Amino acid sequence: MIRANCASAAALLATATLAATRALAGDPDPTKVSGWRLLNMPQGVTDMSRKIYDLHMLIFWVCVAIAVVVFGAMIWSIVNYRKSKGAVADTTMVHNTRVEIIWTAVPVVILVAMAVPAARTLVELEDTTKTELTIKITGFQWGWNYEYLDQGVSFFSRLDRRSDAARELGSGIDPNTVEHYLLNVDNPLVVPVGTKVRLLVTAADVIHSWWVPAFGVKKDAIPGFVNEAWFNIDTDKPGLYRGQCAELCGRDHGFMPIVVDARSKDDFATWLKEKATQQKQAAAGGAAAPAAD
Ligand SMILES: [Cu+2]
Repeated sequence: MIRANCASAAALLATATLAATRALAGDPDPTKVSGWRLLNMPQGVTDMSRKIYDLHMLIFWVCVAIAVVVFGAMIWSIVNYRKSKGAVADTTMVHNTRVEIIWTAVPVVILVAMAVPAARTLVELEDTTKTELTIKITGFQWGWNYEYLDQGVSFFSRLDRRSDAARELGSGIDPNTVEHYLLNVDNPLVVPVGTKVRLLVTAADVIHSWWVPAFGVKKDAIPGFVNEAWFNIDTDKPGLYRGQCAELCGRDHGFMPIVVDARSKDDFATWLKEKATQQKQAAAGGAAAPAAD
């Protein structure tokens, strides 16, 4: 019995891990992500996410070059100057001022050279000016609340019911039969493409982190603090983008996915108008009901 439970828990974990790996590779269609691409970070669908990717690749190749030089010199020295070949240790290198200056100066130059593009990207990443839409995101155990501050629209976004039912041990539902298992929500965040969207990220209970790799956004949601982030999705890339809470926030940390529905500006405006009307009517209905009693 215990063994059967362990096996089903392991199967659940394997399915969840595979699905999460695919989703976090940043491609809304998991069938397009395969092979070596799964090992690298996604290029994403915003200008900023591509700049982060380019920076990551630049630093990666600098590291590869350093590794080749350092390990090459080490291996060459070990092979050619081994004791069995009669090599005698050269003691003139010990406390050699010229050598010490060189091996201090070279890493300093490399680090400064890497800091320049890194700082430039970081400054741009933090620039939340000239945004056109502001959305407040509040993380809670276990889900997200989205609030369109200037339009008076807000709603909760939680793990979709089918995933929630299938994740229970002994539920009798095969997770493989649930589409986007553990990656779907009931109400996705809807945003327009080609618009600089500002996010105000906070939390209601413990620390969470709003992470959507395709946008190059990962921001901690801390109770009592408001963190800022922004993204601007390419105009030609509407679609569904997925993410996860990236801060170990408690028992159901793994069950608070993020889904962003990126729509054209017109579609978004229509959706927002409808949603605002719906919520206004619901609020009016709620207020009217006690009065009628
Ligand atoms: Cu969380």
